[in-house]
Amino acid sequence: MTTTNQSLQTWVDQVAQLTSPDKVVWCDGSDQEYDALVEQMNETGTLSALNQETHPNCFLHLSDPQDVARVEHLTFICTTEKEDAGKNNNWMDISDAKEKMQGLFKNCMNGRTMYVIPYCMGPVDSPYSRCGVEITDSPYVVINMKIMTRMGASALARIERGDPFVKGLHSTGDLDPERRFIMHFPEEYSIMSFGSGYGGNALLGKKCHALRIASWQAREEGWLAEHMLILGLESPEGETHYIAAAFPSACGKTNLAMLIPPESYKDWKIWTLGDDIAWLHMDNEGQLRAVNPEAGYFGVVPGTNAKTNLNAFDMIQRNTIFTNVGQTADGQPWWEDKKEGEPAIDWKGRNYDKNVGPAAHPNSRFTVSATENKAYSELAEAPEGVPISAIVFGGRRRELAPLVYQSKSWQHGVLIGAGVASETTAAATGKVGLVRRDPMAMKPFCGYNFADYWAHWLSFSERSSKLPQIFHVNWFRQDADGRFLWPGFGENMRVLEWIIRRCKGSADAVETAIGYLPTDDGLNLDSVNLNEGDWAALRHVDKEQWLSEMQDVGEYLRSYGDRTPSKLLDEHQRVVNNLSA
Ligand code: GTP
Ligand code: SPV
Ligand code: MN
Repeated sequence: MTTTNQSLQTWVDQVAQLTSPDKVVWCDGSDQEYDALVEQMNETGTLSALNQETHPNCFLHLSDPQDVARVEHLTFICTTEKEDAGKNNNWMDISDAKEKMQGLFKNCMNGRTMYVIPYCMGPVDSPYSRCGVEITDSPYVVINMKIMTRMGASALARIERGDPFVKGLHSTGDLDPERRFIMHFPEEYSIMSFGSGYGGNALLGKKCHALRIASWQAREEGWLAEHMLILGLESPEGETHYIAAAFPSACGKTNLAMLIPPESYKDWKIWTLGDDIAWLHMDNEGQLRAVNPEAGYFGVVPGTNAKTNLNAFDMIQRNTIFTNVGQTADGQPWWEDKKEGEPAIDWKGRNYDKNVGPAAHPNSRFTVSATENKAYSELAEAPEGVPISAIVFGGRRRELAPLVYQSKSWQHGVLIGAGVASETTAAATGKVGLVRRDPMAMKPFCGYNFADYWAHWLSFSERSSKLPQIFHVNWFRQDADGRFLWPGFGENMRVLEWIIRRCKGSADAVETAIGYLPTDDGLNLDSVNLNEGDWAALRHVDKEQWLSEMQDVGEYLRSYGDRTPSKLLDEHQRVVNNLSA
């Protein structure tokens, strides 16, 4: 298969000339193609079959031990003006970056096959969807892209009808961390990634396209590309409300998106629309609508069990690619907190020894089609997306942030989003557990200056009076011994229900300087295991601590200089004044 799209053909020819692969394969996205690649990778050892009786069509990939997570320090936004990338991004001059990458890509596919992957982010028939083409020398990337996107013939057909597409060039190179760069050129909608085969570094449709390039494009076109899950909450009366929630990497999006309500909510139902990325558009009525650009989940494995996330646990028993988990003696996948089986082999393929390290890497992942999830909503395929009632920000904060609070206005909600901070996790290389500012959970993913991004968020209130309500949640409060105060997971249903009742105006709240909190009896806490002291702590707003937090937020906002919207600084001052009053 080649293409009638001249600019695509020209680019593919140029790349082939630069990288000199042994052959060029255009991917059609068929099951046969997937199966043949899996078989080939099993032969070369890139994949190994897991126990096919217990886990049919499940395979394991062990990545290079130096290539196990996103690399933020090697990720760049390359723009004409450095200020457009902002201090939230690493920046490199466009021609310097291209020269560097041309050098790395030169002849790098020698002896390898070059795969051309046309893909569509979002339902193929949606006006909100955007196409891309990834060129890669990694068959692992091909099979993951097949699960994660609408890949192959249907996407190519859309491109051939004239749809613009993002150009993504990827090679695993020699996996040398010294020769690894993830470069973005948002002004020309292109990406160049070299030297990593892992997740967000290599599956270019995901963070590189659907967040970094798309956030840039979204500002130009008046929409939002966000690091958000999308879920539907159906009441016993059959009324469904949709919520979009942004939490930083490995802070609970997949888990919340697949939540199974506890016993006291047994007539309620949560539907999953997406677990990582949402594209939000305003329709002609001023309603914000969300589509999930992805078609699968690239989810954190450790901690997934029948109690924490039964939907995910069930869906990864078949048709799943596992990356960097351990194995039992009979070839079943194993990870920390699986709560069944015993590890025999670790993620480096060695005999498991608990004194050496965990069986599964903390950032080990499953790749699985969204349709394997029992809670998958059919509306995830709807070209017009779903109407969003509430936007929720959250972070991993062992102190300070209450379980849930609601903003007083859109502007206040944008301040709350901009002020999000969270402990770092294993999803990116570097130290884990450090609290850092992660506005809207987009610190690693916003493809332009955060100050301009906040201004873009603020601008939505000029376009509609029907915007979603904005909330902040924190599932991760701990006591001095490191015990979580809130049981989390399925019990988060109680918070979601309060959020929806607030949107409908049917729940009381306590007004504080930081926003509206639930009253003492505001949440349904039927048969939840929570002592009174913990409940009080989860709703406590400590003025001194919050003043110091707000001082930090203020310094952070001002560190973006002249571009920081004055509206945001005014809002910040208003909260500080209220706290001091
Ligand atoms: P990315 O895919 O990296 O963007 O992450 P994510 O936000 O989808 O995170 P995920 O849902 O995979 O959760 C990551 C970790 O948080 C897992 O180890 C979970 O067990 C843990 N976690 C999720 N929800 C809760 C919760 O409500 N309470 C507690 N204590 N832990 C949670
Ligand atoms: C994240 O790190 O937020 C992820 C995993 O969802 S990755 O695809 O590697 O970005
Ligand atoms: Mn993510």
